[in-house]
Amino acid sequence: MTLHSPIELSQSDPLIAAALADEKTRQQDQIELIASENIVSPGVLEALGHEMTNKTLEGYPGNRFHGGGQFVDVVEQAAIDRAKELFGAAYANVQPHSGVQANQAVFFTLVQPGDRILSLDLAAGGHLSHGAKPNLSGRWFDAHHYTVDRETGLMDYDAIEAQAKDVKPQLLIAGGSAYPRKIDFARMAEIAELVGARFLVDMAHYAGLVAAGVYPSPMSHADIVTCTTTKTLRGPRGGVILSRTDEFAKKLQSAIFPGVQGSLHSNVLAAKAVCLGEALRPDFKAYGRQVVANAKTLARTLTARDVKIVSGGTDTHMVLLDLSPQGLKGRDAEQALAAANITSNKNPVPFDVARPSDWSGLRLGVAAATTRGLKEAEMEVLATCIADLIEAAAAGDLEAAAPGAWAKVAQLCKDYPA
Ligand code: DSN
Repeated sequence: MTLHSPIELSQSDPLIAAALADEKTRQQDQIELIASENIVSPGVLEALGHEMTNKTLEGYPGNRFHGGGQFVDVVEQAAIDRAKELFGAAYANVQPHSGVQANQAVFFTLVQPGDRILSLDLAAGGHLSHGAKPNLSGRWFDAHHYTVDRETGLMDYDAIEAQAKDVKPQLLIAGGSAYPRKIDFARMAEIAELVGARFLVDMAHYAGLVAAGVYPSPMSHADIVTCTTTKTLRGPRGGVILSRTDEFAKKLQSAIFPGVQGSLHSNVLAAKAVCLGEALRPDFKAYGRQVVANAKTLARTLTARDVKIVSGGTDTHMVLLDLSPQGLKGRDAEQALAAANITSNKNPVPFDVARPSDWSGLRLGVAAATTRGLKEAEMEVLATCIADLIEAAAAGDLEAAAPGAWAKVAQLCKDYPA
């Protein structure tokens, strides 16, 4: 076949068409509380599905290895300019295919194999790509990890400083996947300077909140900042590298291409430009405020129902539950919530040494639910359902709570279409 058939996917590939349709229905019928997810705009979706995906290009705007790149140059330059404006950066690279690859390019730029890196422990909310043993970063570097205070669940900067003096890392990393509190980036930069380390902030989870002005910006403190455009930034899957100066620009450009990546994903660059443009609009600030207000309401309502929240609350979109007082595993809670069409993920809690199937935590995030329009009142309904489900699961009688919670969630989904 040389020409594509004009028939619809449902006829040419019913298996995939049905899975796509089912996924759309799933997203409509479930309240999504996975902290790394969101619901992108029609503009982002249009860009992702555009014929620009056909274009192969390497290099950077105005300096490509292939011809015909003039319109991709327009979108990539717009994405770069918007990222710089949004975060107050002097340098932006929007090509990383993911946050992990953005971090790899930073490693390529700042450290050598065998160097020491110091980052937040995975169980305390860190990220795999920050030196976890099974990840490439854990193989390539001598990775050390700081943790949080056992009592408060908060980062203990004096302890981190003492550890940094001991380890003498070449690279200090802040940020991760499950730390729900503000990070004192100024103090972390001081610690890095004290021990002669470079300082990387991975704000993947917080980027949208930083853009909205409701979470501290690391830009003036870190040597390099990475993020994803997914999660709170509400864009396509992909990464971004930022810096407050041009000091590392040349190295970072070649670290992404040809260092860790080949050709770029042209349509994704267009979608990144769209989401960054959306985040520059005033209504995104209101969205960010609502995200944090919703997460705080969720944490407060759950606490009132005796659900233990790691660190006692949240400053972000994320709430981390410790289910050990109920004797539940995160996996059991995840399944209990799923019985009422609430989607979440099991997670370690700080100092959790169990294997993933036995982790004691459940991570909840409200970025996607907030995009649907849920506010504080609806968060209280949701939190009550979650508390009921956890109590019922702990008593071994999920049936006692599941039908009632299911009905309330179904009503929320109806009232707030995805
Ligand atoms: N790091 C994973 C998470 O936070 O869920 C994927 O982004």
